[in-house]
Parts: sequence; structure tokens; C-alpha cells
Amino acid sequence: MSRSWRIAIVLGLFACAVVLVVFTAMAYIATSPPTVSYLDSQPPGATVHLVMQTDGVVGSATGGAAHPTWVSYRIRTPKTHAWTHTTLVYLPAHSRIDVTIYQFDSGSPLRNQHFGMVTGTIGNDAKLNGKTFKVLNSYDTPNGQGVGHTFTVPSLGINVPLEGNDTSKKTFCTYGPCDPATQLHTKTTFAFTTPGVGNYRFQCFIPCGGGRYAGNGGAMQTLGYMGGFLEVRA
Ligand SMILES: [Cu+2]
Repeated sequence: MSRSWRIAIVLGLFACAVVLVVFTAMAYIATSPPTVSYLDSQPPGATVHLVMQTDGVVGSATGGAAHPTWVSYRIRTPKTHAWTHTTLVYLPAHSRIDVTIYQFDSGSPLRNQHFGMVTGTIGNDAKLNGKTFKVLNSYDTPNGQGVGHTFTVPSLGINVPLEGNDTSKKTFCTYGPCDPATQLHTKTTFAFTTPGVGNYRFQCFIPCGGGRYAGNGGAMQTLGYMGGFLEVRA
């Protein structure tokens, strides 16, 4: 084989490798959900107001969910107030974060009562529809509907249970994004302080991945649905 042939083959293989890398990177970027930024949603040092919702059926109107029938979180984009379909959010480091979660899904008794406890928040408590609580007894919640989802950040010790809703009610939301102004929900508020720069995994700890083994597959394992990251930045 002549020298020029060998050079041509090496260059050809190199070009194939480059194309493969580019396509893989593009496929990854295309499937990764967007990150909603709360970094400049308020003056530096001011309290951040992070707003999220949990839907029994995520729908596809905003963000074009790949699995529109799955259960999911959505994060409200500051300023536009669009309910973005994602679980990735930028938060400023060492800041107080006031969180509001509108929970639209149904609920049930917990398999593990540990997740009925509020931990890791400022005061180790939360408010359910304006009323302070430290524990939700999932067999005896204020609505009698059990717990729908949790907001849990294991590395920060944060756990907040979110009460369920009565599916027989006319205003029960069956397709996201759901509207807190007109549709049945429970409203849970709490506050925590972000640590230093890093990515902190958050996850719902109710096995709510319907139709999957033990409810732990599907939405429970897919970024953008029942788990994501608090991406804390300077
Ligand atoms: Cu869940």
C-alpha cells in the first residue's frame, strides 16, 4: 500500500470519529432538558422565590415533553412565568430560597412514613396551604388524600412531602401544565439556604413512575420528570 493511501485511510477514519463525536454530543444536548435560571431573577443577595408544580400528567404544551403522559415536575421561569418542562434550575450560592410548590396530582398513603417528615428546611417545617407543619401523617392528611410527591435533596438533608388531591373533583388537573388560578391543587411553601457551588440532586421519593417496576422506573429515573439538579452557582 502506498504512503498516500495510508494517509488517506487515517484521515478518513479520523473524519468518521469526529462526525461520531459531534453527533453524540448533539444527541445528548438535544435530549437534556433546559435549565431555568434564578441567578438574576432578583437583586444580588435578595431572597430567591423558586416556584414549581407537580403534575400527574405532564402534557406537552410547554417544553415539548418527550413522554407527555408521565408524571412530572415543572419549573416556573422567572419574569415570563412560563411553566418550563424541566428539573434543572440555577440557584445562587449561600442564598435564602423561598420555595412554592403547587401540587396537582393525586396522593396515597406513604410506603415509607419517613418521607412524611419535613427536614432540612429553615425551621425544619413547611406550610401546607398556609398552615405550618412538621410531619404529614399520610393516613390522615388535611384533605384525606395522602401524599402525592416529595421534594427531597438527599445531600442537603431536605425532605418535604406534598399532599395529594381528590381526583373526583371537577377542577382536578388531568393534563399539564396546570393552572394554580383555576385548578385544584395543594400549595406547599418552605425555605432553605443554598450551600456553596455545586450540583445537588433532587428527587421525588414516592414511587410514582406508573406502569414501571415497583413504580421506580420511567419518570422516577428520567431527568426532567421526577428528579433533577439544583445547580448552585456563584
Ligand atoms: Cu413523584
